Amino acid sequence: MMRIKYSRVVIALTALACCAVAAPAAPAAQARPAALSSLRVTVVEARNLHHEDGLLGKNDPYAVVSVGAQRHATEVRTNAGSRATWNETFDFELQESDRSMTLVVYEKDLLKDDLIGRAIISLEAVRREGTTSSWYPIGEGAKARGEVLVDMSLQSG
Ligand SMILES: [Ca+2]
Repeated sequence: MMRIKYSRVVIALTALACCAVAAPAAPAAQARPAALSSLRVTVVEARNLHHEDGLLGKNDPYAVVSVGAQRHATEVRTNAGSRATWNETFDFELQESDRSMTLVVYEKDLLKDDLIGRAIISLEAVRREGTTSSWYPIGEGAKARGEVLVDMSLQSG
């Protein structure tokens, strides 16, 4: 009987030692997975932008594009009004889990920039086609606020 009890204790201690050693390795398993591919985004131009710059001013628009925590902004087009041309290109590291890109157009102001409109752009088409070039409607809630032309291409790597 004593022998059996002793071996149970040994097994229990072995199990504890195993877990104690294994625990510190856990954070490594949560590390960000390697990028699947690179997404190249060109914010070409905008049209029909809703007026947000007070009574007399013209819109000074800029666009912000983001995928997950990655974020890029275009330059501000001072006094552009309802149309703006940027032709600015940004690269994002794309993960398997990334399903959409967020595009937001703001109106630059001295104190606080105003939202003109935003769009959630699905990445399904560019994943399927490899390259896309489309006008995307931007809105504020249900209100239409203009359209933005965006080119995208997937660079596998
Ligand atoms: Ca302004």
